[in-house]
Amino acid sequence: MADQAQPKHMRDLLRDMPKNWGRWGANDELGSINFLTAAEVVRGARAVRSGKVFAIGVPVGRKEGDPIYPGRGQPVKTMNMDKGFYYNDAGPEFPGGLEYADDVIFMYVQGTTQYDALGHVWYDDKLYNGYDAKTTIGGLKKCSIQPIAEHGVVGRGVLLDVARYKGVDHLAPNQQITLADLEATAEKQKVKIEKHDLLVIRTGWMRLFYEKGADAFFPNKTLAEPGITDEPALIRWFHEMEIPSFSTDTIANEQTSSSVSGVFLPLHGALLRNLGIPFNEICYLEDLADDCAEDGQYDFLFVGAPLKIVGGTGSPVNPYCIK
Ligand code: UVW
Repeated sequence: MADQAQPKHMRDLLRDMPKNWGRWGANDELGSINFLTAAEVVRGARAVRSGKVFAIGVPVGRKEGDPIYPGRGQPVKTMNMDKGFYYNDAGPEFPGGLEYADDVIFMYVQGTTQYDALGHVWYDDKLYNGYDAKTTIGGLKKCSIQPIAEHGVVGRGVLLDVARYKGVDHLAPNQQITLADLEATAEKQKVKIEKHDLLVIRTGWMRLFYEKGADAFFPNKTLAEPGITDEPALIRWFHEMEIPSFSTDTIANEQTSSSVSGVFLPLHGALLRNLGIPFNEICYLEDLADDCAEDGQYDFLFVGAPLKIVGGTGSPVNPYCIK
């Protein structure tokens, strides 16, 4: 355990860790999504057996509030046309009598289930592939979510239900998930993790939000999430397995404060910035997990379709896991 009072800078912490910069050329903005070729889509489609579809996005704009990073506001959704406007003679009249409802939503692109673009985070003034952090000013000119949205995130998905493996409803605040935990979970589930799989890691943490509320989910109004972290073997494994992207049922996809280094969200540096792995965060995995436990099938076709937000740091998404 490193000195928690003085965690290392990511520059030093990750100095000997792998990077995919330059691997797909100097102009690349897709990163590990490059691994998702047409052959990978076919491999994913082969996992479809029953046709059951699980939509793992969370509901957006609930009156009680949504699970969102504490520094971000809740979505604001208002009606700007509905039957009330017509009762007040403010609804447009169309020949034929058609009427309609319209609404507006104002929200953070990371304010629900989302993909982080590769330009969402950086350190040492460099984004993925070495692009200058200045390219983020006024909207991402490099590594926005748009190229990933054009490509799509489609392939073989594998659920790793770590909470069920450990026999708990949800992991504890800031509990580390190790590489050994991932491998033991896969072994218990009798599923083989293959190269280029889209990993879906369940901690049960999102269940806490919907069952016990925001105060349990954000102890002391802060993020204290369980998850994988900057364990060197785990970072190398993601690199060797050429994992294109991964999803979790937490806000940030990793242990909030690393048990290994004390650094805050180190995998945002090691995986997202250095390996070019976009994170799919804030997923709801309870229904998918229950079904996998019931039928013993933990692999599926994963379809993530972020929006083509021009210059966007990320995008809301509702991925489908099709069994
Ligand atoms: C940050 O913005 C730091 O985290 P996230 O990727 O969870 O949005």
